[in-house]
Amino acid sequence: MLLSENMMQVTLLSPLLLLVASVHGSPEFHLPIDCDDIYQHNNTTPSGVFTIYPGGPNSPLQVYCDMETDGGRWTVFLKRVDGTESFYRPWKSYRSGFGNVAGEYWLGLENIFLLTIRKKNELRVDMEDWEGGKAFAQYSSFSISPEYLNYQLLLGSFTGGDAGDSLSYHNSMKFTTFDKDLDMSGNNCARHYLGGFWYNNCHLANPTGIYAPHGSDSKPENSRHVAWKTWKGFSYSLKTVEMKIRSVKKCSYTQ
Ligand SMILES: [Ca+2]
Repeated sequence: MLLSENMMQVTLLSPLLLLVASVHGSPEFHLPIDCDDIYQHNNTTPSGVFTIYPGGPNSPLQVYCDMETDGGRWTVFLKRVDGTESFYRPWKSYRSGFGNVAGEYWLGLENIFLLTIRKKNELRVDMEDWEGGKAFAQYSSFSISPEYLNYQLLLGSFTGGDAGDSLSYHNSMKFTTFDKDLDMSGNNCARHYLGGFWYNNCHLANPTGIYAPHGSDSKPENSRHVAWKTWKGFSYSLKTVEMKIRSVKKCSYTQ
């Protein structure tokens, strides 16, 4: 019984493996830089985990692509969904990335930098509360500076979204982690708010903060949670948050 099941799996899998091999072996095959490239290659691609190459053909990178929200093509660089991953991490972790792309993860500042120098991108932040509510915030452009400029946030204007604008306050800030204080506070915001972010003095949004079910007894002035102030306030820990970028130029393959 077990043997025949295995044989069936192999039988089903073999044509798929051959197909994958032939696609990769094809000289026309295009290594995607981001989820936008994957979508342009096949606009029926569903959301999920894909391999992209923002650092070139020798640096494959796994990422979650949102192919549904507002037309899709989104490369997700931060995802919080269930609290399984610790986001209280040092500079080197935020630089290189951590977590599980099928669940919670941070794509890494170096990867985000590589993605945003290749194309002009817009930013969208999607979030959910614990009562079934959803909201988003969108920005006209998003890029970050290289590491020697401390991955400074270069954010365009707020272009809409019912979550309100909690991120413009962080524009032009350098990145801060508990072991590298580059924020505008006399203290270290990452140590106080238990994340890693483009902290100012200190935050209106803390998407890398502590994940906690709504209803915790956190005081607003002590908010260390996954907060987006202009939607649910400082003390509310969101159920999910995704930060994602996409090229503002469309349909490069059809031009
Ligand atoms: Ca400081």
